[in-house]
Amino acid sequence: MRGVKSNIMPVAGQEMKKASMMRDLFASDTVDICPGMVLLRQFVDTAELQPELESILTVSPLRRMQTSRGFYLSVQSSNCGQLGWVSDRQGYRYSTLDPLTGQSWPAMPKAFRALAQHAAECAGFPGFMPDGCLINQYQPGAQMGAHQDRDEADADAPIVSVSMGIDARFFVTGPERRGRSSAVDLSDGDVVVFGGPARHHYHGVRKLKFSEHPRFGAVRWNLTFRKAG
Ligand code: MD6
Ligand code: FE
Repeated sequence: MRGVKSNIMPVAGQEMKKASMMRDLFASDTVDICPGMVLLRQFVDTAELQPELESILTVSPLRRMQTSRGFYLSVQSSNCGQLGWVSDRQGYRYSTLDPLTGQSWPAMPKAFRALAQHAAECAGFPGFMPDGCLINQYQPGAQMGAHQDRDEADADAPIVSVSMGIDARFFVTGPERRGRSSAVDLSDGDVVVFGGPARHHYHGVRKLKFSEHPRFGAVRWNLTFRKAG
């Protein structure tokens, strides 16, 4: 009913409008991308996460990580929680210390953990206990090549991914890096839960197009909650 200006509406229309408002308020739309991969559209109000994110980054600032081959990722990254994902010339790993500060990563805010647990549960993965959250910032032009997330000790635990700011096209190819992919556009407040048979699927993010978000500006943020240890 969005865009309908007239307030004269047949009774059935009124009921439909009410039903869709209820859905907006009490449950997000759920989309099965493939078995084990669930998209919870408009699951979270990111305004509630934004101040927490800012305070994390004052302790462990964004930085561009290097791959073992010496290339720089096009996203800028940080972490919160017990274990942070790091990449450098030695390769990928999880670390309890932020290599930039030599200190522990900032604690995972309660609101972050609660959100990740709630999303996992809604997607059919109860009892999720994340111990790390990778924070990636995409500016227009940044992308994430097809990859698997397989550095985590417990492959039975899902990964919960939260999108904030401008839209991005997320793609999944499946167990092989190449071949046909399915794609979905992720918007501010969308959450993807990735587990079970999809846990090791290859996936990535297409080059980010310029757009602007009213609170985040021309930037996309992605938080991925993991049980790393
Ligand atoms: C992103 N996401 O959305 C990249 N990984 O920016 C991921 O790489 C990802 O969304 C594991 C599980 C869910 C994800
Ligand atoms: Fe990933």
